[in-house]
Amino acid sequence: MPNDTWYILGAGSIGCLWAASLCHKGASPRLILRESSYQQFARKRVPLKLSTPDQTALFDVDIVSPETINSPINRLIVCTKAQDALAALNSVKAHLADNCQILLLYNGMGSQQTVRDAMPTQTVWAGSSTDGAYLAAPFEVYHAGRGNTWIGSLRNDQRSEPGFDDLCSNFRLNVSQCDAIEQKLWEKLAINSCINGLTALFNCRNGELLDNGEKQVWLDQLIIEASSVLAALEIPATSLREKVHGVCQNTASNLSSTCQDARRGRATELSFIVTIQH
Ligand code: KPL
Repeated sequence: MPNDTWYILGAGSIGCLWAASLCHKGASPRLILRESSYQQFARKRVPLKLSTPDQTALFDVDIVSPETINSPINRLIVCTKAQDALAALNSVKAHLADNCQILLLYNGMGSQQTVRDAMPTQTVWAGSSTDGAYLAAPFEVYHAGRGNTWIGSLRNDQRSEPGFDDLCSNFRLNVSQCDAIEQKLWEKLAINSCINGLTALFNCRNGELLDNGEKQVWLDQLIIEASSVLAALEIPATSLREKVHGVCQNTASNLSSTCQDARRGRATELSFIVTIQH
């Protein structure tokens, strides 16, 4: 590939987690910020801190804005919120190569399909991830719980393309290719609909939902409701309870993205999680 630089749209917890993980692999990703945020930085190379319960690593990463991108984008990871994805993509559309590989890595259902339809010449992939991460400060990401990320094509005719093979090995995140990504997106939607709103409501970490008390009663009730929605939609999903409890355990010390947004008084992704947007 002539210019295989990874661009990442969105410098929230998942954008920073992926940028740091790509740096860890030896790549030099560029983080795309909104013009107003970008202007706040005098230096266009910023320190990016990645912490886990065991260690901390520091990388330097280039920041750019839609106005300062000076080469065609061949590989782009979109880590905005669901409701912001299309506008963010449109802000960089002029720089997207026709065969650009776009990976959509955010929660919810509906926005991915809207983006796919709006980008007919690019190759659009969706990702579904159970990694838990939060921002301790701008560009300081805490990887609180290791999960799995599945990446799959959103177009039937795209399956033979190479996609993201180089992220499936020798990478600090667990990434696999998936032939049935819509199924994974539904499963993740069900998981988020049980965990995210509740953690915001109780202002608690994911693991605190398993308290054998009031929170867990709510959680288990939501799991029953989400299971019946999946069944009514004929989405094959087994043992949702095990999966939701598993995510709460693996990401116990994480603040869900919705809880982080609620704490900062920002718009949450809930309308893309609890209702399906067409
Ligand atoms: O997707 C998440 C989120 O916070 O949005 C989980 C997997 C629940 C991790 O917190």
